[in-house]
Amino acid sequence: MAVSASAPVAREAIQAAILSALEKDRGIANTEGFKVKGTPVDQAEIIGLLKSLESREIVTYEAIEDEWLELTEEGADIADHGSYEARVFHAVPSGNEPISVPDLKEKLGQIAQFGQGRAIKNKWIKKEGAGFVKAVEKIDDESQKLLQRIRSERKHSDEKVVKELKKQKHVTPIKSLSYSVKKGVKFTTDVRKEDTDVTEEMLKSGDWKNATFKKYNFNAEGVQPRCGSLHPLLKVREEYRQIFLELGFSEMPTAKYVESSFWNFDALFQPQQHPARDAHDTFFLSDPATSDRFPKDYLERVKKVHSEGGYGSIGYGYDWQQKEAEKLLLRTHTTAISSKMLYDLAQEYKRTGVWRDVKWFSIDKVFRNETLDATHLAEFHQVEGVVAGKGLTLGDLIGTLHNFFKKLGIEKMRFKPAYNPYTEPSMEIFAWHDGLARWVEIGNSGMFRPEMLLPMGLPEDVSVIAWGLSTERPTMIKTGVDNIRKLAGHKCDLAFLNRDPIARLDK
Ligand code: FB9
Repeated sequence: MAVSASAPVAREAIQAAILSALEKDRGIANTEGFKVKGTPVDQAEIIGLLKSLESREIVTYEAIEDEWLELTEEGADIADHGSYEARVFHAVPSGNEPISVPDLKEKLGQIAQFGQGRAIKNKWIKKEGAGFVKAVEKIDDESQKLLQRIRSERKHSDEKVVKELKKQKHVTPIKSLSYSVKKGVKFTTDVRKEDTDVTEEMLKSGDWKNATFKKYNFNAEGVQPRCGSLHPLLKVREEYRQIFLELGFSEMPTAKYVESSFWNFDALFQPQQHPARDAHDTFFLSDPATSDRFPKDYLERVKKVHSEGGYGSIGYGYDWQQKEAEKLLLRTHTTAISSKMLYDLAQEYKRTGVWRDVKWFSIDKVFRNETLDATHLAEFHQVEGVVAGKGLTLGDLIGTLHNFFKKLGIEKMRFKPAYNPYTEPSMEIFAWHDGLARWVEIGNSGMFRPEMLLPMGLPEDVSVIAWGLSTERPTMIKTGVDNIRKLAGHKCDLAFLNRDPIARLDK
């Protein structure tokens, strides 16, 4: 594709040159390298004109696509001066006196390092003591000949050879788009500028009677409207939301970032010494720092199950402190909401004596005092599913997970035993990712422990299965973003976010 190095040629001059060339000859066989008064013209300029002239049947044109191979700078150097392995061969003196590695490096610089491996592999040189000697009298530098042939023929029939040369960055594919142009049925060199609108001046002067109006091009793409766009994370959140709704789940009210340690940890049977409750992992509030607004009778049952056990559990055997439970924090998981919802459900059951199964979900921001890196910010969106019912088992959890992830196009899954303070058994969830050709961790899951459920007052035969994942990881995989800061935070590229296609998880 010819690109003008000097000032761009005016559109009218290009049009006149094209029409003049058509008038003289039968047509323009190829606009590649087309010049106006010696200045090369860009094909993008030409196609704009051709479309306009074709719409008025003044010309017809066809696209000519060409693709060829060009040597890179390194490829040209090898074509001119031989392959690195050939240069190593020639640098090794004939005879039995070996050349040392440092001497070879002094002669060839980095080329010695690049070429000696292949020179040995080709059996052109061989190790002799601490250095190298020639293993043959002369060589056939096929790499050099191959690149010389490609430079003259601009192609090679063997795709595998081309793929390897591209991988070595010795060749690069060049694509060009140009056009063949012929006279149209209404060819003329007297092309008058078309009007697009009837103006007041035209009406007053009567010029409208002789004006030529441009045809509407109903195939023209509309102008991209300046408007807002959903953030890719929110598009993925909406996709998860739709999946839960299709599966009959109801959304939990999670518009509550601040939680007490009681609902975020203690109600989940997470011991007060657990490292996750340390300020290194959790954001605690300083003002207000505490709240003691939780049900006192329930608090006593939680205290007892932590310190002494109960419900068949031996507990943790430590001196549980209310002041720890009162500490306010930014919730570290949406499971804090799930625990409050389950407590309320138990109170409803106590009040009515009627049990109802529930299927709940939540997708909202949670906060971890993490070390920030390319894949971790201090906050992420947790996706959580919770199902409470009579006699649910691990099999129900596995089946539910298959149903959920199948909606995301994932069928090849594996489960790995794991540990969570509030679920037993617990499982990490893995999915086979064809693109990455490996198992990818896609979430965590488990059955809430009796030490969590029974102090709430839930019936003994009710079990609760739950799982969680994030929106950031799939969004990063989907958008090919390797650094979370390109997706969230003050440094992300708004243009990237704005043009991001409808971020649909591959189904
Ligand atoms: O999202 C995660 N990975 C993931 C998810 C989806 C995906 O592609 C989509 C299917 C198309 C690809 C990857 N993970 C969970 C796994 C890992 O990325 C992990 O390294 C990061 N995890 C976060 C926590 O990190 C501190 C993701 C987040 C996470 C982990 C666990 C839970 C929630 C979020 C949970 C839970 C839970 C367990 C039991 C009961 C209730 C909730």
